[in-house]
Amino acid sequence: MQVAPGDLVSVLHEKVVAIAPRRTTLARTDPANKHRERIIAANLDLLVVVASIDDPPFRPGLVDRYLVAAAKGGIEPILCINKADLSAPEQIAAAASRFAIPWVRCSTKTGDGVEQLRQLLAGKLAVLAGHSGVGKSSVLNALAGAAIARIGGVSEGSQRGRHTTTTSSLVDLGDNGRVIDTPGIRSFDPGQLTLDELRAAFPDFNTGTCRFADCTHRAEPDCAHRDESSPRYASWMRLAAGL
Ligand SMILES: Nc1nc2c(ncn2[C@@H]2O[C@H](COP(=O)(O)OP(=O)(O)O)[C@@H](O)[C@H]2O)c(=O)[nH]1
Ligand SMILES: [Mg+2]
Ligand SMILES: [Zn+2]
Repeated sequence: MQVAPGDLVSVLHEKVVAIAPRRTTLARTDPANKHRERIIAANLDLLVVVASIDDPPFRPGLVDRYLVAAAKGGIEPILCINKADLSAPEQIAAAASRFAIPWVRCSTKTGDGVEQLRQLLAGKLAVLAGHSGVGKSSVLNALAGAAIARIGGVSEGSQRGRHTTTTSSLVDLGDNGRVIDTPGIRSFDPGQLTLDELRAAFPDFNTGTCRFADCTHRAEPDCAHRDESSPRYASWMRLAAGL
């Protein structure tokens, strides 16, 4: 029995004897074994995909794959563009607006956007996910402010230690919600997709204005969504290619 952060468990004699049915899950394919699914976290309300524009460079394909995983697992996604102090606002808006989900701009260096993020997370169980180095742990510290120092303090040292582990950790921010920080990753594979799962991740592509009601927006005539110049359409095609 594999317990994931966010699980509700029964403990008997210091052993986990049962895991409650999971309301939602964030899962990925095990990079070491393609046939195995790993549950990153359970019972999440919110998936916060953290990204940066520069350093590390923005990777729209990675965001797409997280959004598919969110749709598959029943989790509401938002996008947090961190390191806003390093990029022009127009550049950030252009990168974020292609995903058709709520997004916030934030900088843990200037504090910009941290309060907005805090309000979005209030009362929820959220996970911070994204490419290594985008600032997930920094965002968690910014959200925690004084609260985390009260529960023992997270030093630079232990933060660094956490990166080297393969597990995630859950931090309780009281009224501001509970947040799971995940280790840095370089790739994320949400696993084999079905067309229905892909459709769930692209509600804006389900408008029913194509000639065929079941249009897959790939090669059908009179498709309302095919637009070779649109980054959003490029996202669709990249994921649809794996069906
Ligand atoms: N300029 C800038 N650097 C940041 C910001 N947030 C985090 N960093 C830096 O980015 C690096 C990686 O941050 P970290 O939180 O460890 O990223 P993680 O791997 O996603 O957890 C560190 O050197 C941070 O100081 C930010 O808002 N602006
Ligand atoms: Mg980290
Ligand atoms: Zn279509």
